[in-house]
Amino acid sequence: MAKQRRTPQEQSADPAAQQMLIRAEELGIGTAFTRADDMAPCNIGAAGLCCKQCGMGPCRLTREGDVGVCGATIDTVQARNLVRAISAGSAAHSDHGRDMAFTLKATANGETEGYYIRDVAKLRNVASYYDIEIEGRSPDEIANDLADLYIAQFGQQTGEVVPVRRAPEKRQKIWREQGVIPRGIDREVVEALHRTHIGDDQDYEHILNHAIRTGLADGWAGSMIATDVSDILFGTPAPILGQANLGVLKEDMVNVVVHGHEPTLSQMIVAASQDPEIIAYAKKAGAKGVQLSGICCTANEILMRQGIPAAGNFLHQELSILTGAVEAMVVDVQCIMQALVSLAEKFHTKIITTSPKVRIKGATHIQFDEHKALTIAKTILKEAIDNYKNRGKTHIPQDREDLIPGFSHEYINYMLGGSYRASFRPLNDAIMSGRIRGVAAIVGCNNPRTRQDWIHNYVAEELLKQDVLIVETGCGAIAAAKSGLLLGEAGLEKVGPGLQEICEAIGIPPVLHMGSCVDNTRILTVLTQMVEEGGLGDDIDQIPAVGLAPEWMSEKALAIATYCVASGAYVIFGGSSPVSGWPDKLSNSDLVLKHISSGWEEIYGGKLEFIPDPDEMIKATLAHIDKKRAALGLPEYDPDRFGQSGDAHMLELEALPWLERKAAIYG
Ligand code: NFS
Repeated sequence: MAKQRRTPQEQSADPAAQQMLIRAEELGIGTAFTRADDMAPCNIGAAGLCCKQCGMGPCRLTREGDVGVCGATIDTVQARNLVRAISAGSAAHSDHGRDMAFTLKATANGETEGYYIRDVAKLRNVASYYDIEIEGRSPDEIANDLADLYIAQFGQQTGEVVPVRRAPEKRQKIWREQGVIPRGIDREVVEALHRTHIGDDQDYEHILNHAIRTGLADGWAGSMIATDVSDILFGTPAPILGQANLGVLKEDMVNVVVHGHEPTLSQMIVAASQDPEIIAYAKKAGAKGVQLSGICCTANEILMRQGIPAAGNFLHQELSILTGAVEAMVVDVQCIMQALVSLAEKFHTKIITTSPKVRIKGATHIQFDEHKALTIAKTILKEAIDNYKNRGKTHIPQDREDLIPGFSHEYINYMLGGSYRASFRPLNDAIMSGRIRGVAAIVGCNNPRTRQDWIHNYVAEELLKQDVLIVETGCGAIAAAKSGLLLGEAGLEKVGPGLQEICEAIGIPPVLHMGSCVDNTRILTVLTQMVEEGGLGDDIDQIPAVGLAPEWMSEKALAIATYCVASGAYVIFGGSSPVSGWPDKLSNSDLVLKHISSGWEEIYGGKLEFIPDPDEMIKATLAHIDKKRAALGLPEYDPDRFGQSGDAHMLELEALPWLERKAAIYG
């Protein structure tokens, strides 16, 4: 029987989303929100208790002592399901990295159209990690060698993938001892599939060890390559003004929404949308020009670098079409709902697929090819402009928030110390003194089974009050952006006094947008640099930091969680656990759950836990941060110790009559 549907206010905390959900209801159109309400998840599958790895099943293990037809136990089945999910996530991120590496190669060889090496300093810096000859060589020569090295990481059969060298020494040693350093990216993903085929690896701890190796192939290889190359080709992000939410769509312009993940196409569409030829073409069609905006991580890529507005996060993909104002939604890979096509048919929106890997029945396909990138981008835009005349009545919510994205690890380093003494010292000092209690990374998806954005932002706001500095990526960052948390000093009054002083002194928002989901590797780099700076231990697991994905849904999120745990982080996921088992009924159904928590903690110092209640999530975060502070011998966090300096205090003083002010300052 269908469950009762939630109201739009219960489905999303975002006012723009609520308006669109009301509109969908009026038009009798379903969305992911209503489909989630109508379809209860399968509780056997949700707990990881269904094995469909062979034709003797699917086997559902729901009673004490149940085993599959082959004899596989609950822990084996759960571990297999988990490692398969992690390897799919790792494959998605890494395949993105592979495409970036090939684009770098083609650009270095002068074979692409519209691309060039924009960030030579980053190219030289990355190349130097791997002892690639730099001096006296042209950027193209260096890029050629780097591209070859990076491409080789995918098919490498033995040895170690090279980016792991960038991890703290001690961490590398742990990985070596455990035998989990990826040999090659593709090899680990293939081996995960092999090991989980019927009749292979049937020791859950052994399977989960490979989950770590497959996760590391994502974070310390595939994703890291994706971020490096994106910065080299399109520029390392630095703060820039942007906007977020459906209100960025324009009534009098051709709205083109880019949705997906790889920046190769979206960057070229950005360039094409500013081309005089395209602007003239749009004007001829009766529009003022082309308004570009993004959804999901493609949004983050162009928001971080060019300040192109974000129309929204994952659950906004359908909602943007419901405005009736989108001429074309251009998609590449990942997180693209099939429902878009049937929804778009009810409006005039064209769904344009572009990746050779992704087609959707009923969508228009214009295949992207970096050798003719600019030409293809212009063709796509013309297709959208031609569609402008078909636009009907529009309902564009007026909600939009300003934000400052662009906090790459390079920029964080620079902003803390300035160009001549760039350093993480001030951040480490602030943590050591207790002005900053600790750091939380709030990342990951939207999930229509929760109230969109609500847990993300509730957790962020509560942690800010506790002087926890927050970094965000992915759809979590867009959730924060839409609620105004990423704007300069706005909202600083809601931040704890110590953190407020730091934000004012450095001039940063208390929530730093660090990019897309592959850019979680920037967080790995920040953590490593904090270790190298000194004062916070000699490995990542000693830093008072926690990673959270309050509204996760994708397999990529599980891969990220795994490499963060392997790197030493405590990772908390909201929502449901894919390996929860049925604890009341089955005595041995929590072996996997325990292993990824306390088991992994013993080995790697990091652990993965699923905590659906946001208040419990916050409690666990603070307890972990305080535990790590105590282990480092840092002063206990004291909320009343700071706040006597900074802008707020100066303003108070300024308001006083001159004599009183003098007395307050000099006593
Ligand atoms: Ni990340 Fe980016 Fe969003 Fe989740 Fe999907 S867009 S790669 S997977 S839904 S955060």
